[in-house]
Amino acid sequence: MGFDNDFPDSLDLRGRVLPLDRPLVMGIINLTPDSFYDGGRLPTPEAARDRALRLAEEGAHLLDLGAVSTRPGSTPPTQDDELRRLLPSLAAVRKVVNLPLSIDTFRAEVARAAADLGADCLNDVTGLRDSGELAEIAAGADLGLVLMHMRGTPETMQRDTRYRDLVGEVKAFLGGAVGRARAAGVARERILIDPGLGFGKSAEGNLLLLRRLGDFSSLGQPVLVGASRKSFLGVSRGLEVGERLEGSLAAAVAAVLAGAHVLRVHDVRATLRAVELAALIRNAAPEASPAGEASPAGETSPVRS
Ligand code: HH2
Repeated sequence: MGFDNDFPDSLDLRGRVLPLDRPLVMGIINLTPDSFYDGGRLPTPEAARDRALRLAEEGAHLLDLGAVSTRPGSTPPTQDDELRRLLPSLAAVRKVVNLPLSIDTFRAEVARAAADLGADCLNDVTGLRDSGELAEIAAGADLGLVLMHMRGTPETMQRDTRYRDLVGEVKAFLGGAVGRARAAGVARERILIDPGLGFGKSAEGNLLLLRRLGDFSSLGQPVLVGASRKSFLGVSRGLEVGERLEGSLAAAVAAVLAGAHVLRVHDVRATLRAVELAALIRNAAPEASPAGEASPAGETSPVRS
């Protein structure tokens, strides 16, 4: 470390360590009846447990459980409803998988209860905007903390998606959020930043953020990106959510090439295969020429198979 754009070598989520030398895939487990893609498909703890086992078997590096839909236009459930949906499923998942478990919540009470049941990370889609309590909880229990940018609330966020300088505004917000998390005592190895694709941005804005992910590297924290199945992926062809796998993979590859560290996705196996190759492309180095043989400057030998 030492330079501004040096990242920690690994994430440490309550002692569960994930090296950052390759792209990490976070599998989504939605416990909501109204999620935009898989809503209503996971009504029971047994179903959540089975999905967790499947995502782990597909190679997920960590899992994200959420009991609040942030679909544009949605209103949040009551805290009691959120707790009722989340806790039995979290307990069931914690029993069978040893992967780091992240909890998609912005409520301190929910975060505390989840930590008591063995959660390792908090995924705050409000990026500590309304309260610093989640950072205090994360600091107190060595939890990871995802800080995401959102304009307004899920109910209002798509009403006005114009910005004077989208990338600059998102970056300034995330820089401030990282500062608040650090001031609360959250270690750098536990903080991720996320530009919040789909949260108060136009389709073009989401595409621009994906292309400009490298701009966030000077904040020095690993970048998480959640593009999976979102509507902006369907813009060029009017594709419905079930038809957005290829777009999701293209976005994941673009994100990795632009510097993303963690991909939050519904389709773990396919994403893992795509981003592993993206990372190989990103890290490809010119082959050294055999000793004694002169090779024209800049030319590499073709790979044969
Ligand atoms: N996207 C969603 C929810 N949580 N968290 C982070 N950090 N980044 C994201 O991009 C993100 C997120 C929305 O997707 P999903 O959970 O599939 O849907 P819903 O909110 O409708 O349950």
